[in-house]
Amino acid sequence: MLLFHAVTAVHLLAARFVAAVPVDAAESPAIEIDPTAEPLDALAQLQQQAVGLLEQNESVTKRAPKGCSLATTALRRDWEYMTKVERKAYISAVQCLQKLPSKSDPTWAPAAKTRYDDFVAIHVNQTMYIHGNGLFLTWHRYFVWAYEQALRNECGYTGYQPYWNWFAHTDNIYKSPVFDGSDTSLGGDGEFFSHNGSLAGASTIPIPSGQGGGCIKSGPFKNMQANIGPIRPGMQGITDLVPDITVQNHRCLRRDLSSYIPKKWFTTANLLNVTIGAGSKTHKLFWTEIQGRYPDGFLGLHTSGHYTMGGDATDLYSSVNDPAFWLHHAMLDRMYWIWQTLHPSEANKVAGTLTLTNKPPTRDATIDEPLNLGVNGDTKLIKDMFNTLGGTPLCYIYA
Ligand SMILES: *[C@@H]1O[C@H](CO)[C@@H](O)[C@H](O)[C@H]1NC(C)=O
Ligand SMILES: *[C@@H]1O[C@H](CO)[C@@H](O)[C@H](O)[C@H]1NC(C)=O
Ligand SMILES: *[C@@H]1O[C@H](CO)[C@@H](O)[C@H](O)[C@H]1NC(C)=O
Ligand SMILES: *[C@@H]1O[C@H](CO)[C@@H](O)[C@H](O)[C@H]1NC(C)=O
Ligand SMILES: [Cu+2]
Repeated sequence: MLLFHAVTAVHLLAARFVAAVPVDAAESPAIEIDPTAEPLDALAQLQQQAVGLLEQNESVTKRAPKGCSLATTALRRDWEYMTKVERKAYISAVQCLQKLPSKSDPTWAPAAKTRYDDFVAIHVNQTMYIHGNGLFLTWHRYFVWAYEQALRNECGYTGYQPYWNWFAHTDNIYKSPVFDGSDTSLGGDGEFFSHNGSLAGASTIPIPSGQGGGCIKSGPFKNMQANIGPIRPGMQGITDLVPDITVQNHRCLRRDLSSYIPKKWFTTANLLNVTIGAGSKTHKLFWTEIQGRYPDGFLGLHTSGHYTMGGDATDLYSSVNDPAFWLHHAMLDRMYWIWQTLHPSEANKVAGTLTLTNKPPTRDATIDEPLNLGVNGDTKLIKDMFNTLGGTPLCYIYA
């Protein structure tokens, strides 16, 4: 595992000095990965393939007019492979955003008190128009980017947004460096709170309770306070619900780490299906598969991450309250980036309508749809978000 990561990093560094070999075919290459491989190894191979393709692509190896190329790009890294000093710098920046005052119009979002809350507020406000529809992947890509910008520009962070590798520590989520409760984690499990599990997948897929459910009990976000939500949590037994961002609910953040989900859903089969298998062949298939097929009882990788965190992170509206939300969504974005790189002829497409599972029915989304981040960023279009090396404004890849 370590070896794969080291190889990828060296490979990438080499790309900064090696001349590019042009490739002409826009077809995705045939990639063979042993379906019995461990999920982490399969993912490392996919990552290497993606980086290899970029290294051969002249339009990203040459310094582009927009100033973004493989030589200048930011690298978003696996939390596990960041140093303790780097992790602490990230954590401090998040805590800084949680202290800075909100910029939102107080008549629009009276519950938003901090800059962190501004991100929660716009997500709540946009929930019905950014999930289960054509905006899902690109809106959240832009959302994570804008948060990374806020950490850097408003809180002095000099690194980039890390990701939580879903496929690591699937046998013991409590050992994940993201959730182990140490001072270099995003906080550990919640205090024990007796409840009847969670209902995922639009309340159709029951998830058993873990050992938590209450306030985060260790790490830098111990007893962290949230102001917005919960609105519609999947975790059962939560009674302090609020209707929207007009009602402040100052409270601790709840977690209920699930050891059930990672084993069941973060599998090689599910990873390969969305990247090189039947679920990867078109944008629409990828978009469907990664979000889940709830009527089939299939949770999908995105929802699985939310329900691995449990607690507040199971709220479709206000899951952003959990600071691990961003590491989870960076991982989702990494899957999208790997998939796009492996499927260039499908990479700039959009699927779905403008509403959550098309209720109420709306027209199909186009690539010119605006992405509204409120006070957190200028309005951009779906098509501005396709290329993470496009420079308008994105310039990053995953390591
Ligand atoms: C090379 O990169 C450009 C810009 O990102 C992209 O449009 C194109 O599809 C890529 N070509 C291949 C073969 O991946
Ligand atoms: C979101 O905010 C807009 C104003 O910017 C408001 O008109 C709309 O009702 C809000 N929607 C929700 C669901 O809060
Ligand atoms: C707990 O949830 C399960 C699954 O939704 C349900 O079958 C059961 O009746 C619930 N039990 C209680 C005590 O609410
Ligand atoms: C792979 O994805 C396709 C498309 O969504 C789906 O029909 C198929 O059932 C998936 N296969 C597995 C093994 O999950
Ligand atoms: Cu979301």
